[in-house]
Amino acid sequence: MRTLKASGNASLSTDPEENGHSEAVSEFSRDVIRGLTSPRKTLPCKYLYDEAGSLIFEQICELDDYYLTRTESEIFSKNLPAIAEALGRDVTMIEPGAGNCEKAQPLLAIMDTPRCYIPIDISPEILLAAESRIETALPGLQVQPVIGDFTMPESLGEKTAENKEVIFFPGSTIGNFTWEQARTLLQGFGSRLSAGDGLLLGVDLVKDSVILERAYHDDQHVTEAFNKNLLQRINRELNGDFDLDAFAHKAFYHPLRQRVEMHLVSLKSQRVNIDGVQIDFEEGETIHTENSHKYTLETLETLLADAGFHPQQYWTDKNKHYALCYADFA
Ligand code: AVJ
Repeated sequence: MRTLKASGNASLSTDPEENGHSEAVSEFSRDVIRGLTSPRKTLPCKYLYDEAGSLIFEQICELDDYYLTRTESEIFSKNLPAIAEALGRDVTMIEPGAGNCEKAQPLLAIMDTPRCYIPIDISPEILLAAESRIETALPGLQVQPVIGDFTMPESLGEKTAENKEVIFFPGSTIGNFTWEQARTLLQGFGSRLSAGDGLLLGVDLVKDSVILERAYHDDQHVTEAFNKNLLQRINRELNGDFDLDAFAHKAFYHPLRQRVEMHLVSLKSQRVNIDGVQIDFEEGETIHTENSHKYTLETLETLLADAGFHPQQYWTDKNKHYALCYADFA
């Protein structure tokens, strides 16, 4: 069995059963109980992305109503040479939450002699598969996968060489974070960087609320399945007894907070048991399961500046629905 570089000092086994499986379960359990016993019930959105959830998310990306993925990949394919040019030569690219590394590969292929690619993800299986795929497709490129949670600054590691580094953070993942959380995350990214390094960021832009709400409330009910999978996961992993039919999917745009909020609404007054803990719901009470923040070029620039980044270039689609931004670290 191979071991991979892990964030922190321990090296992680590639066998998930050896990776502190029970630790992960108890962290999940603790977060769930904490979220559901707080006055406004909430669950951390990162738990939406288990194996089942990640598969449903891939289906979301195929929906006509969900314009984000399609629009971002359109922007990429139209501007690949210009983006590669902005990144520069002899660059180390670091990708937090890289998953299957599908977005980085075409970029790495066209960049001027990229030196190293460091994908970071919590899933060793997906990372390892991507590593061998990229090494085959791009011989000569060093790939150094890191298994870790990219919200922990130590997962990014320390800069060890003098060459330019660029953090690659596409997919509107930043949207899952509140303003404060996003600033902290970007500052964490910055702690690895030095002056002249950069950030390539994908963000979803503020737009007509009808378009936004349709993207998160599709008429094929895929997003509903994605949201409810979280309850199923609790039932499965934490011995819960959520009745999935007694909750409804709700997604709405909050114009002041400039975000789409996803909730699960209790359709009746009910009691749920999780791991022996009783949770009471009133009719109409909701569990807040995800935020998806939308930016304008102005709010994005302010956020970036707060974390030490300065936008150099934007690429967007004809409807201005989505933007890729290249920012310098100073
Ligand atoms: C993966 C965070 C970009 O916020 O649009 C999609 C997640 N949630 N539909 C997003 C999501 C519901 C998605 N991100």
